[in-house]
Amino acid sequence: EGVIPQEYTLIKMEVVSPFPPKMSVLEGKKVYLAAATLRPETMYGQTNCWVLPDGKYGAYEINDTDVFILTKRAALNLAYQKLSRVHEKPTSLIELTGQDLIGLPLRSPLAYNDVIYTLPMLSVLTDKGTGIVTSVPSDSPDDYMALHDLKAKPAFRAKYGVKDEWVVPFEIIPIIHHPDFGDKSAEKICIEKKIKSQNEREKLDEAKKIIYKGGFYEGTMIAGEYAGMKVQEAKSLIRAKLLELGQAVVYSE
Ligand code: A2H
Repeated sequence: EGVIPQEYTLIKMEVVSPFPPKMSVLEGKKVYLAAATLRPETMYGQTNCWVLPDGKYGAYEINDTDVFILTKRAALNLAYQKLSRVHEKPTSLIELTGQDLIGLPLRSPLAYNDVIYTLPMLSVLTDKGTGIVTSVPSDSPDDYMALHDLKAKPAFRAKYGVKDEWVVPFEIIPIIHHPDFGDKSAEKICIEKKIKSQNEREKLDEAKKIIYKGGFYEGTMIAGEYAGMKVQEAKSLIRAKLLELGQAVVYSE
């Protein structure tokens, strides 16, 4: 844990009913996978959601209607940030593993895809954010490689029970133009660096750094309501709108 708190935007990715048998006690409630992001302006390009297959998650009551699926650690932090039905006490309705969540259909704010699916990513950390990550393969090298692995390796899909139709139809959506990296900056950098899988941690960390050095703040939005605007300006406007519409909440840790 760092000394300086990190402020994330939690994107409320709504689980589409009917729920699978393991989650049937949640039927009738609004259930969300709550994904922690630092890049709310990229939500137009969501293609799926990531969970850690072996990760432990719970379905926590946030208020009288809403339930968030995330790690216990995040639920406790949220409870101290006034996001718990019971004051300062997280209440879990059911416990779930990441594997239980794989294949859940979601409706996510701003996403061009009507419905996206929950998929496995092995680099998801359960001691950071909520343990739920939304995937934007156009602009995140981690997301790009993890989706690439699932698309390229049928055996990897089979291992986690991932159906083809949760992965194959989902193309990279260009949302930001970078002066140095074009419209699919994550793909460009992963190809340049010859990154072969999501397991190449060092190379992926370098790729992330290079994208930042190239300055994502130099990027221009090419999707959504703020197309044409610099990312730097659009970011706070998009975040404010998500919060105002109740499609996201602020979370610090
Ligand atoms: B970002 P920082 Cl387009 N495990 O959102 C692994 N990764 C996690 C995580 C967890 N538990 N929780 C959040 N993250 C990811 C979008 C995005 C992100 C883009 C480009 C870069 C980027 C879409 N994925 O992050 O260590 C989330 O992915 C680059 C760092 O707290 C979150 O923002 O700085 C970011 O890592 C937070 O990472």
